[in-house]
Amino acid sequence: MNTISELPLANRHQTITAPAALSNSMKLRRMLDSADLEFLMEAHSGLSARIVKEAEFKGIWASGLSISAQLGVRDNNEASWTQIVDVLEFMVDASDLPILLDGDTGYGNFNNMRRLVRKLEQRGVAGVCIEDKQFPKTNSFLNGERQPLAEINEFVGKIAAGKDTQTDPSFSIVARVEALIAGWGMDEALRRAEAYRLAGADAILIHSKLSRPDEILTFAKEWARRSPLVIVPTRYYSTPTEVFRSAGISTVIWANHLVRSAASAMQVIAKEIFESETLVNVEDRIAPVEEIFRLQNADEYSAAERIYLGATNTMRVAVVLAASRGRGLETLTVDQPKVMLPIAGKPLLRWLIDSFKRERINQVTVVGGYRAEAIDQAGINLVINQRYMETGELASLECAVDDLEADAVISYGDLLFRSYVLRDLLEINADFAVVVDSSPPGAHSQTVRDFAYCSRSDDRDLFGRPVTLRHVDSAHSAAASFQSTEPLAQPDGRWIGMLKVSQRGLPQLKSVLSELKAGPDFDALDLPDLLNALVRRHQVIEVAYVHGHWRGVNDLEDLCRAVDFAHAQIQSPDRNPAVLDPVLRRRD
Ligand code: SPV
Ligand code: MG
Repeated sequence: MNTISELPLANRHQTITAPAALSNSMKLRRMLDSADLEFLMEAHSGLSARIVKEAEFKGIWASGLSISAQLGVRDNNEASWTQIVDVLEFMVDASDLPILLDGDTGYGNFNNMRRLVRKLEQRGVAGVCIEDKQFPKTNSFLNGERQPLAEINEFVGKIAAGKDTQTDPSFSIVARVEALIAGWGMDEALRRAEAYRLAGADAILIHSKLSRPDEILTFAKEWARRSPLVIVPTRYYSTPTEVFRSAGISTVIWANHLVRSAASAMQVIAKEIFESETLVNVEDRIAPVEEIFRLQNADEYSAAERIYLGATNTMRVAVVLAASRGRGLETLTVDQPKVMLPIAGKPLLRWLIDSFKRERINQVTVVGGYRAEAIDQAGINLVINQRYMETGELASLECAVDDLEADAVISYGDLLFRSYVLRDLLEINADFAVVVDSSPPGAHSQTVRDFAYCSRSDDRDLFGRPVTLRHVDSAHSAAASFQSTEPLAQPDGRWIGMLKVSQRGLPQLKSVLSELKAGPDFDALDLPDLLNALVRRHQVIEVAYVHGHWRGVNDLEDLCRAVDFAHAQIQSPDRNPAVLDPVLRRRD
């Protein structure tokens, strides 16, 4: 073996000159070299590393005990060194703090140490501490005196190998002396520390398992600041920190206190939930889910999504009005609202939700009222209009207004439609758009409502020429009261109950809604009243004409037609909207 003096010296005892922005390795080195007492806090995962940073520690001790414990294995090198390095990568990313790895023995001989240093540098770890025991090691507090120490020259070679391998001159190698733990005495501890210092160690970690700091203080006195001294007062924890300061200690490591606090908290909560079989007693004592999202930096993801996913992938939301029992359907809606009536094997509402999901409308808010507890569909956010008995559709919409925060579809809850109907509506490049059925009134329903008057009737040859909405009849506002310079002749069709609003149009929609809300008759208003108010404000609402291919359910007869329609959908799902199902074509 080469003697130490023959090994390259390039990376040993280099003077660090500070550039404008300090790297993490420089920061750690400055902490070690600083005249002030510094502190490293243990972390063992990305989350705990983030918590250490938020607690304002300047650096992290990546504890071997804690990392192995969180992996559920012993502190005996049961986790491989590459598994440790993988955990470190998460810690670096989550905290961006200087990290000193507790590198045990360097996971082998000098050669393993060389590879370790290379990999740590590549992953942005600021330094490593190696201890003069033999691989595989055991935690110092478990039969420490029975553990064999490394042969001094072998450990010196390992330090030198690490120093010669590092390419970043600021990367720190801390040599940990286990002589006191193993019962070899103070002289041996000092002898080893000096050899390690001469081999290039940037600091000495002197470890003790006594409950008093006596041997550490004696060592520090004898050491006389020959190089930075690091301590781990896990056992002599009651020593006032001032004692360390006046002993000239460089850095104190709080070595395992986050994994231990996490373990106690998890034990209490797990037991309590098991015994009480409920979450109600623990919810207020644990971090809210939102706090976890914050620690994961979820907001940054949302912001990046807006930048990088682009318009085609932007979020879409839907609000479905489902508060009513359904007039004419009372016998079927004793214990469920109209939207939960089964149609060809699934509730009417499920058809609608599934249509939305297919068009990447992933946030669906359903406003329930009558028998809202029966609305038990997965993948929705249910809000309740408590005053559904005495209010109309706009009061229900108002209950969900906070969920309107992206391109949105506002829809009746009792709609079935061919998939192209929604897709075409979403593709209209306007802030407001509605679907109007131009087939003859009464063609699919006894209950006629929502007659729509448009800028042009459906001549089926409207390529590229936009049609706009002028008025929709509602129970509240009869066609006669519609303010227009032209007399209203025949309606151009029926609004099917679906409105698209772009994110850009939402402020306008919300402002009209709150204007209407301030009026005396708000409780009586329905969605057509909102459309008409928008038109009065000169808001352009584009019309997508369809000719049938949808069903609304307003009475028993509608329900039967809807069942037929749904069955036809199942038999002939319209994958290609250009090829219309002949059965439907005949019906429509
Ligand atoms: C660790 O944190 O893994 C250490 C310090 O090595 S101690 O457990 O106190 O030995
Ligand atoms: Mg350790």
